[in-house]
Amino acid sequence: MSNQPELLLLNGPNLNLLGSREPSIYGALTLPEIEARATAYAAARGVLLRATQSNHEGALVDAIHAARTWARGIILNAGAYTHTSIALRDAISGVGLPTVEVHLSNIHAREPFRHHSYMAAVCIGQICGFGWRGYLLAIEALLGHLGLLSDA
Ligand code: CA2
Repeated sequence: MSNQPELLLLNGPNLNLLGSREPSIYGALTLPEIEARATAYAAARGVLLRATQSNHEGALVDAIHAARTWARGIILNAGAYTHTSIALRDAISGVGLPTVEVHLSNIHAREPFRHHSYMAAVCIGQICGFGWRGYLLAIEALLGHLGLLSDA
């Protein structure tokens, strides 16, 4: 773990397609654009954000496990695995890193199958419905939780 606080920004399945389709639900930005904005937002607060995305459940579990060795916390948009994956939930509770759940869309205002999140109970909080700005809100919330904001 380096001196500079580091956070993992982890995005799950299909989020690599952002910007190409369904802009009315997910916005017009691509994932690299969102990651760049989130990285800059964190950097302005003295924090290094390491962003990664995978379409594979096991790779997401591995990324969460690896974060235990270097990250102070996790910002997670697990995509559709939010609603299905006990493995991801167990990984979050297993590593014990404070995790903020993020969704671009308001999952509670969509189809009933999106209303339940397996992640929610093991995360410190959930931010949804604010598009790409939700990632910035999540960074702010996580840094506040960690006592890393100057107004703490
Ligand atoms: O609102 C979110 O951020 C979601 O995590 C996005 C997931 C969805 O399964 C969750 O219920 C809510 C889906 C991401 C798919 O992203 C696409 C983007 C462009 C084109 C197609 C899919």
